[in-house]
Amino acid sequence: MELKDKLGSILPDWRDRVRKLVKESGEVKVGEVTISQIYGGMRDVKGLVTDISYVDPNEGIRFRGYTIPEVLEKLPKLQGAEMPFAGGLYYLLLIGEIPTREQALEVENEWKTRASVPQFVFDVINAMPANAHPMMLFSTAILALQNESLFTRQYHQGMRKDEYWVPMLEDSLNLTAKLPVIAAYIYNQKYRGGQKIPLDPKLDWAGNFAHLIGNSSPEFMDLCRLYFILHSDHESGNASAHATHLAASTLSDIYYAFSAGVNSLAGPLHGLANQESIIWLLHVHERFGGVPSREQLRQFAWDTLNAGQVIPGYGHAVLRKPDPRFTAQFEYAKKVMPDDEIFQIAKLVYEVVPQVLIEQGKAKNPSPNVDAISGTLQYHYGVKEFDFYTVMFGVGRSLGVSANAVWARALGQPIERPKSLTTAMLEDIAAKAKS
Ligand code: NMX
Ligand code: MLT
Repeated sequence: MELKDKLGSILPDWRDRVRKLVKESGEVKVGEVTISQIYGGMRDVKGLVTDISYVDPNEGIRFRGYTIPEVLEKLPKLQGAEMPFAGGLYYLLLIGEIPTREQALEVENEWKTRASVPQFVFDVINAMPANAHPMMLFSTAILALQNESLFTRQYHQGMRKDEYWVPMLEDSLNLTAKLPVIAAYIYNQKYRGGQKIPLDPKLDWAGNFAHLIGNSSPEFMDLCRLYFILHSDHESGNASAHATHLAASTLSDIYYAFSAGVNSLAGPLHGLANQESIIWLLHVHERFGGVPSREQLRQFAWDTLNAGQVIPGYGHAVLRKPDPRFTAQFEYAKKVMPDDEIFQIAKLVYEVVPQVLIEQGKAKNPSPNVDAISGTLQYHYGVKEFDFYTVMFGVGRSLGVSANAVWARALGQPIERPKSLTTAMLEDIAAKAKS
């Protein structure tokens, strides 16, 4: 596999670079930690490293140095498609270079040969209650695949540490290959009477997901490509990436680790916010029988805040400007569905809610994040089952976190274990600082 050879060829230089940095500058301070940060979810504490993506508070995400518009423009596309296919993004995240069409297609072809899901995974899904949340089914299915892990098998057979990345890459390709099939199976079981549609070998990874859920218009396939690319990575401190990394740092395999990541994505402050956001927009629609006036929406937002709830899709732990992932989808919606009523509401929310959050004076960032708009597009294209939206986020997120997991093995990153203190110790430190 060219992908593996290429990775193998760039690793020695990366290992030397990191070894040199730690050896020569290991004692250089990068930051300090305050008591507020310790109690405040470690916001802005710099304690992780990844070269795969970086989130600038004002500019937003760059994947391997490329902005979203650059990624969408430069990655290879299938003939007739407006959006790049995801295999090119996986290559970019893993290798750090924009792939040629052939290199990107190699990933897509690897995924095709690895897409078959063992029957026991479907049996596990089928054994769950009909009202089980799709995220629980998704996480359980990923965990059920664990006995397929090559990393775990080879580890127990005895393997050199500098070779860990090889079975990790195999596991990452196997996992990512199967996720659209698993996600589509969950969707079809829950909402489409168990319809079974075979994979189309002519389609790409994202296009096949659209096809498998029976929604195979070229427009929806492009939306899936855009959606999976945008959700793939958001540096390493976000909860799902961090949970995956933490679990994998114990040398547990990608199935255990990504299931942990998906469990963290399922929370309403993280990935589940896309479900919460469309629910909020639909409430607005229902309450006002369509698009409300500015004043009505303003009051609705205040009612949410006064009830002690958050406005889903707004605010961010790192970003301090509108999320470029929001902007990319917003611009897309403006082009393809300007008259959609839910989009009209989402647009009005974008105009009204930031000012409400500023007036409330709590949120550090009053701007929209990725989740403020993603569901509106899905809803328009017929995926109206909004408790499924976070599963799609998870399918996309697997690309970034599994590429990170391969690199963590390749660079021999150790088990993660920060230090905790007691409140009494912090009081003591505070008292000493004041005296
Ligand atoms: N609506 C109402 N209050 C908010 C919002 C919001 N959208 N965003 C932040 N706040 C509040 C927050 O709850 C906190 O209140 P308190 O002091 O009472 O605890 C205060 O403002 C300060 O929070 P921040 O420091 O601005 O935000 P933090 O970094 O703690 O949290 C989020 C970031 C994203 C969890 C937060 O903005 C939020 O809850 N947003 C709504 C949920 C959401 O959209 N999550 C998705 C994030 C993106 N993703 O996909 O993961
Ligand atoms: C993400 O994509 O992971 C979210 O925007 C949350 C984050 O970055 O903290």
